[in-house]
Amino acid sequence: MSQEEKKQKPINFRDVSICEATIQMLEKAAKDGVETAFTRAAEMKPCPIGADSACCKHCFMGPCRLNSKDPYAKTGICGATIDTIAARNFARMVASGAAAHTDHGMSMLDVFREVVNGRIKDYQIKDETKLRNVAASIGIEVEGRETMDIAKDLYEELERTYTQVEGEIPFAKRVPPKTLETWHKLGIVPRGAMREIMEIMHRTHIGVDQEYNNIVKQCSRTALSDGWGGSMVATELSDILFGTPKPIVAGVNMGYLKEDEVNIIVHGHEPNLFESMISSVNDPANIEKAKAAGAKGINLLGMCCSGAEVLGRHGIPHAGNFMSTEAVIVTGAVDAMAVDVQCIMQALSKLSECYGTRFFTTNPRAKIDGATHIEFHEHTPRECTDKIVEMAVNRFQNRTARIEIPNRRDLGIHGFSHEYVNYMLGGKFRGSYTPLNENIINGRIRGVAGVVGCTNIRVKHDYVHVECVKELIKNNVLVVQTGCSQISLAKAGLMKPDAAVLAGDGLREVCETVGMPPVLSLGSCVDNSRILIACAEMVRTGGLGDSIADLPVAGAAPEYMSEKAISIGHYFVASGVYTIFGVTFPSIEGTKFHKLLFEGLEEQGLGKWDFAVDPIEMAHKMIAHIDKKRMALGIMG
Ligand code: XCC
Repeated sequence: MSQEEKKQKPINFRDVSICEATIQMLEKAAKDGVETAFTRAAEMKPCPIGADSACCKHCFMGPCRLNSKDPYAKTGICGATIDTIAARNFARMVASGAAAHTDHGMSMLDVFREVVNGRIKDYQIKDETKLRNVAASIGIEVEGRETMDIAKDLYEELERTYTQVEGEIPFAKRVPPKTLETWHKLGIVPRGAMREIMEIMHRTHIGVDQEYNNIVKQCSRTALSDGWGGSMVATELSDILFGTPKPIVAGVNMGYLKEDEVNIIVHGHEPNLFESMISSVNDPANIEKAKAAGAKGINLLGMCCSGAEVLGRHGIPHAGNFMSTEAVIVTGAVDAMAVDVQCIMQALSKLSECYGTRFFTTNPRAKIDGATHIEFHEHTPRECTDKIVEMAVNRFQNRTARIEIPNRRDLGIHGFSHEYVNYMLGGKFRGSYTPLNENIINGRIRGVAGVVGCTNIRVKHDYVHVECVKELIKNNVLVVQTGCSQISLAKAGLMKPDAAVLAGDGLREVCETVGMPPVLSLGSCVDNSRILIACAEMVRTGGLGDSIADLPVAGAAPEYMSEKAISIGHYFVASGVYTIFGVTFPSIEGTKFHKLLFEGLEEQGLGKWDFAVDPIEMAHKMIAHIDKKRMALGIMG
């Protein structure tokens, strides 16, 4: 087949996604003659050298490519070996991912400070109990004190997560003592996120750290400053400011767009933009404007992690995950899309233009060519979101695009915070993880798996998540989820209590007794910190070993695509969790660096990395690890 014929071969969209709404919209896009990531991916094969992380471009003597059969046959011009090159590349991914989460956490900290000192009036402290609990967990005196006094102290403490140059980040106090002891022994307790990220960037410069073990040590320290630092600050402060999620019935999929209403989508990551948009769309004056324009009302939906946060926190419908962000524009029904930071494809700008959707950037960190920038300021948040509503109403009035809304709506239960898991499974032990641990010890629940992360064009969209999770619950593994992955499973109907019929007998019994689904939706990607806390609680409750590394738990990111996922994966590994990724892994099997990640770290008392593309194989690797831990705990039977 000639190159030209290959190019023209139409894509069967059923081969690239299992999401019916996305498939329908990709077909529409093809008819409309517009390109999407799915068509671009067919034209652009990934670079195999880059995929193996065997390319170094840290200086301008290169780029150097170590693409021989034997990765040790060559070195870079400076003599850097494959281990140094792959470790340095990996370290920079961790640094970038950790920076994204910690900067997000920093924005929440900024809002919190301004709320506490009274300069921000549009947000308040919504969950005082959580404020007190978080403060107490890091040693702040709470008894008999005013909320605002505690909040001031909490701000001061949490700021250290970022700026501290010596010592340990505040949430290190929440780490189980045995796990912390391992970190002390290895010298990987984070000091402050800024320092750790800066140090990675320094150490990976040409001619600095050229010993892969030492580089990986700094990867661990930096990744931990994300998981137990920036991400945890983001989650805890968002709960304090906007409310801790409790289970709520909410809808996912594009069928929640409404042809006769003004449709606004918020896509990105930071909840402050979304919270202000909620306030704007509920303002009677704005609703009146929409009605005057002929709309029945204003319909607000989320996407990606912004959407995942408010799905569980407020029950606002979610239009789709990362690989559906273009498809949703193709409906023609989106009047405005407002974005802030992370996972926003540049292509959305041009695509929005094709369909007449108004596309807005709002964060000074993230402007996009062709987008209208309306800057969001947390002191006057409504100025930005009211303006976007106004522009959306205007677009509604002047709609020209043909509208086609896929008729898919999936209801499920979302919003399982770690606090709620505690409460839900509590029974007579309400307020403790005892029943969860007991069910694990008696074998009804084999273990717990966190299945999280992105969707990625390089594998069949949603498919790997869904099949992996189904296999896990069938084998009595309780699944907790965050990010785009939970949207895949919500669309597959697994977040309903009646999905318990798909679970093995033991897990099914627990789910039916409690009335919970076998797959629990925990929120956005920074909310992976909820899983860390749940792990710490399981250790503290007792009966399952002394450290996180002893627990019969596992993690997976079956369709990951972002550097943030690498940072998340590595903080789980450094916390003691077996973590398996799909798609591709940035190292060459058999190299010393690869062996360190896949075997050596576990020997040091941490978790380990693993890799599989096939969802069933992935699930069984996780189950094998869970069984290994059960065996070690003497609870196999
Ligand atoms: Fe982004 Fe957070 Fe990945 Fe989804 S899961 S593609 S990082 S939106 Ni977080």
